[in-house]
Amino acid sequence: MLRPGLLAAPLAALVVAGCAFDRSGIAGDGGTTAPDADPTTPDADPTAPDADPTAPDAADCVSWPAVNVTPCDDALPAPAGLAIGTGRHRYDTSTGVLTAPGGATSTPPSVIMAQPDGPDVRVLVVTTLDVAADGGLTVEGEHPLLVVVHGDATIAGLIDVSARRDNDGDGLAGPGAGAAACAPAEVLDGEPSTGLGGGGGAGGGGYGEDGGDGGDGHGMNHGDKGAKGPKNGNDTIEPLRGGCRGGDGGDDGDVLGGDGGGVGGEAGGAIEITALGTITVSGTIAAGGLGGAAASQVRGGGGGGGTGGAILLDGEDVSITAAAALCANGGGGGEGGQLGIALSEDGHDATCDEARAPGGAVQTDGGDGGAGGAAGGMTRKGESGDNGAAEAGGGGGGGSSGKIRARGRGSRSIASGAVVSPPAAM
Ligand SMILES: [Ca+2]
Ligand SMILES: [Ca+2]
Repeated sequence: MLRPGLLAAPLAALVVAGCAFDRSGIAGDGGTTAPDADPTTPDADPTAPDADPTAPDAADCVSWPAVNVTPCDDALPAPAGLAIGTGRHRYDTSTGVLTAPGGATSTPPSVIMAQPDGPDVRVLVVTTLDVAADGGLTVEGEHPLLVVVHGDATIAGLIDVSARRDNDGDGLAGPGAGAAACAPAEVLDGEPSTGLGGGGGAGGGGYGEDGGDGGDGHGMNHGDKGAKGPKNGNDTIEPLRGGCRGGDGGDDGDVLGGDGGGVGGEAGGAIEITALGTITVSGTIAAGGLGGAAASQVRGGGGGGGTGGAILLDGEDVSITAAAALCANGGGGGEGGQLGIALSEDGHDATCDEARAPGGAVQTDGGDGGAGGAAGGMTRKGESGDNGAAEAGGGGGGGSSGKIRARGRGSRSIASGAVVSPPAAM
């Protein structure tokens, strides 16, 4: 979906380099900050034991006031370099396993960490992070991903924490999306028809802003709309978590057995990159939501769109170049069902630009889905779905945009040509 060309190259060039510094307290260096008198001279004895193993080793780890993590926390493993080369790599936050395009796996240093009032997060600890221009990293799994970088991070290619679809087209939430802080999905579901009217369209998910309401079904004993998901969380993205799912559309009143409401769209996941040094983005970081499905039976209600997720960049200096794209947009709502052979349209999945993902809108009477949230201002909200007509189902509401924060402790620059949707908080 996003710049597919850069994902097509088959070759992997993954480098997991050795540790650039040591938190275990090896003796020998006169001082880690002092320059070597002769840089080519090896350390006296890197295997020598500590003079005092109980002494703290804080001096070996240079910390910084990071968001959502303490960089020199004893619970974190020692870092290694991480370079994502050509082709699409996958990182699973549930297992901590990185899979290269050819299928080779590795396990970069990481740990699962609890967050106050948020989901457990996968913390990946690296000396430097580099994503090559023709490289891509798709992040999946249960937990949000927090990358602690004891140096600089350079993102020239793609990092994708969006919700995605499996081979059957079924939605999968982005990493760390759908946390308990989101409104219960039941609140957003469209009501089923209790007769021959249409089912209600579902509410779109809310996160960075409010989602869109669903549209009412039409006719006798129709189902009412599902309510929009509310804005929630905070602009600083503390704790780190992804977005919120759209509701499910209401059934047709079981004129046809089984559930004929459209399934809600899954939400984008969450990534934080916190660096001691500079974070430079000239590539793409995407955290998009999926569109809600169209009604699967005549008169069913459309599903609500999922919200965008969360992108948090926290560096001494943060530089977003004109070529960069940071996107956490919401998915569109699914269209309601109507009598006749025409199929309703699914809400569109979010794309990484400033355009709103359209709702499903191909039938006359089935209520159109609302657009997803994108860009700035009021368009961050999900758009409401339309009511059905002629006993048709209502459309699903669009999912709102998620959250983006770019925090430069020393400096922050965002070039005017860059795509940042929604706009980045400080
Ligand atoms: Ca049914
Ligand atoms: Ca329509």
